[in-house]
Amino acid sequence: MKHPATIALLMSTLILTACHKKEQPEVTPAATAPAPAAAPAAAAAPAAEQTAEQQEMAKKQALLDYGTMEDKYLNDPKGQWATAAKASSTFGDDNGKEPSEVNVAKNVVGASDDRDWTNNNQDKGFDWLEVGYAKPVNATEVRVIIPGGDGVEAVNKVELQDTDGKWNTIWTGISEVKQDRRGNRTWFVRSFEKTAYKVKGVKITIANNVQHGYKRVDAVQLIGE
Ligand SMILES: [Ca+2]
Repeated sequence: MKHPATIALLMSTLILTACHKKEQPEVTPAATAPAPAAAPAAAAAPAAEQTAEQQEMAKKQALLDYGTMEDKYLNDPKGQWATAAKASSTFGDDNGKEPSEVNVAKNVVGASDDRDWTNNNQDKGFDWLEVGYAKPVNATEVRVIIPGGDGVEAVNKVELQDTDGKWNTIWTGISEVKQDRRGNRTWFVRSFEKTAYKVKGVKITIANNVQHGYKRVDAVQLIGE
């Protein structure tokens, strides 16, 4: 049996370790953040029943499925990319400083290009990103490309703007979308019944406290005709 003092010391070390972990920041500023580590994709069948070769094939199948999904989205003939963008905050825009070009909202304009908007709040309040489109359409879907899934769980509202400038909420709630570990981009996709009005703008609202860390968006695609 261990000496009681040794046990007490062990326990206090454990508690200290647990506390220390909690205090560590979850995310470093996106400006310098490396791409998230690629986690193995979840295999379709229980891993214990598969041979190593089968597991490897299942992993490759998941990667292929992601590639197929993304290719379909990126080349969707009914999809268009934003031509204008603005946001409620930009990483580094406090203290009277001009934010770096690598974080500004205009990085959301155009097709996915791995240049992103980064917000300036990890857990405080709400932020929004508003994008405009050249051709107003009767819309059926909005797709938001979120690098590394940074903030995908915190998306809280999607609004569509008609050609008169009126905003319509098409979804609000708690995002059920989680980081897609099969690829570097997580697609937040929201489908809805085709709008009777033509859509010229999309606004995404993020509840920062729902998923701590800086939020990033690469591009926003509007689907319709
Ligand atoms: Ca971009």
